[in-house]
Amino acid sequence: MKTIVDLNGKWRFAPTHDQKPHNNHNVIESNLPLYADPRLNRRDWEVVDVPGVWQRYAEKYSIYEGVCWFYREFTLNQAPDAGDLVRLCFAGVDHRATVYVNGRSVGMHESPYTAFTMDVTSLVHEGVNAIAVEVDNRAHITKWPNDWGYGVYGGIHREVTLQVLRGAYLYDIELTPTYDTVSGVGHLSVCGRYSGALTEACVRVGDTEFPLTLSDGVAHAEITVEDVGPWSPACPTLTSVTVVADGVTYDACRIGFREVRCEGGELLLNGSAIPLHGVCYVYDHPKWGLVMDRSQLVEDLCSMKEGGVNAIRTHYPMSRDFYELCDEMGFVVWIEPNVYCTKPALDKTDTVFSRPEYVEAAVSMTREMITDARRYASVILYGIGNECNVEHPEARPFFSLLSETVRKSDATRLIGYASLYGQVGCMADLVDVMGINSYFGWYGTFPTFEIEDKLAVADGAVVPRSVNVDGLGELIERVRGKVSENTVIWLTEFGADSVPAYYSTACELWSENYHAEIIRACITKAREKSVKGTFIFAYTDYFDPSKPKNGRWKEHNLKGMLTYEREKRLAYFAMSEMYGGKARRN
Ligand code: ADA
Repeated sequence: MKTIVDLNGKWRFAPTHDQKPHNNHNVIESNLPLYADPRLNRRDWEVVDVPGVWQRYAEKYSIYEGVCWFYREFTLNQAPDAGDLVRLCFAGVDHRATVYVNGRSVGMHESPYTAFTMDVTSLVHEGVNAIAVEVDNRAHITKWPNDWGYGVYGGIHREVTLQVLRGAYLYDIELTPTYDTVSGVGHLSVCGRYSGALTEACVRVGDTEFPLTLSDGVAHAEITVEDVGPWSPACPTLTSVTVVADGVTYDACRIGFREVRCEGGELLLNGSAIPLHGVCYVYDHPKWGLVMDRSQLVEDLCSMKEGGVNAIRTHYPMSRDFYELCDEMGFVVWIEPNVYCTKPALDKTDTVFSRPEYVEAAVSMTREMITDARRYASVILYGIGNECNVEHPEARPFFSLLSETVRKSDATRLIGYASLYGQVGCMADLVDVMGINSYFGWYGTFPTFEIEDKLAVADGAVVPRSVNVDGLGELIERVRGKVSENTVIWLTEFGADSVPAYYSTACELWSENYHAEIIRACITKAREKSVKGTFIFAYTDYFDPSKPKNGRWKEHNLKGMLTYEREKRLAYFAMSEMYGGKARRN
């Protein structure tokens, strides 16, 4: 039997590095951190919403980087019996979470964008139970990423539930769909675990029922699904899948079947080459921050559709809601763990690539990312890094391990890497897709850290500034020379920043006009060079502390097709024209 207790909603909240009691009444003697103790008087703690990020709880937390505590209680009608399993399920805590139940330590987790569960069976009892979570987002304490190119939020930003499994039950069900283009059938691999004496378990795919074998705690089936059309962005067909054991439903979802492979340097989806009209999506929102509000996701994905987008690259693992919507609406998705822009100096050893705690964290983030995403047809590729120093001698073993981890966990998808200006380094034979991140026509055209606050005003007859991205063509050729002929090459980042609503007929730098021209020029150049996948950076503006506070950036990345507030820029309409979308500027 399975019961899910919803633990979202109101939690008590207190920011602190300092856990000294406020007054004498709060003195509690034990080794337990004071704020984890259920007996503590929390009358002065704030009441906040979970999921949430503290940067949005109040203005005073908007740039707070530190430690915060979250606390709530829940009631269990019955204590667990022998063989029962009670687990706390967190869908995402940014950055490091240390969890306590009823004043006892449960464990620590550090991967800000992936789900994790913690076994609390021996710690809960009948009646009222207490959960305390210490959340730490200090850059010098936490591991990945070690170089901030997007705002690192803090908080329990995705759902929290308690899973109570009693008697005989199924759990940890993994569904992996594929499609065989030659025979025209779908395939579903079902793998889970069970406990107790289950009499029967099955998977219903559409109207057909398939038995699950139950042996040594493993529930398993390899299913061939006839009469199912392949999933694609143009035709995102989904079929209902339900996993049932002894009359109880343990999983219910809709699944798409499709085949992804590479041949001759092309991505083949269901056997056919498909051009990818992509964007990079660094989700962020003035109201929600990192919390992936479903209605906001829908709004963003709808405007992408209208702008002709059919592919999305994300800088970190996304929420299940996001993958589900991409399945339904027809987007292919590249996801990657936040192995991001690591630039260890060449002459140093013992870098993040070799330190066991970093390596272990990267591997477990990658595994957790795959666990979350594997059932979704939309996810076609797992990235293993973004703009890292892949020339470093310690990079090769590190990335070989990540690539092997992906292949072992889920061999039905592709592996990709987003290189900094085509720096292929040790990655050439580790990936199926080599991405190129480059900003021709942008960085290098102005002195990055000395920007005046004034925007140029163009009067009278003006000669429009010309956009030159010739270097991009040469770079693509160079990368082609470094990888095998089967490796797919995509542009995984390109673009420019623009100040919202700064228009310039002279196409001045920082104007929306210049931004739009860069988008047109880079896509045109990629097509001239037979590159079939282009991912514009980025879909929306977002908080980016790596951008200096100057007259333009103000700590926000301004490369969005949409502004932070979701206003469409000229670049959005240029994208729509280039990608064959419906959106046109009135
Ligand atoms: C890098 C990085 C992005 C973003 C971008 C930029 O390529 O991958 O996250 O920071 O640069 O805007 O310069």
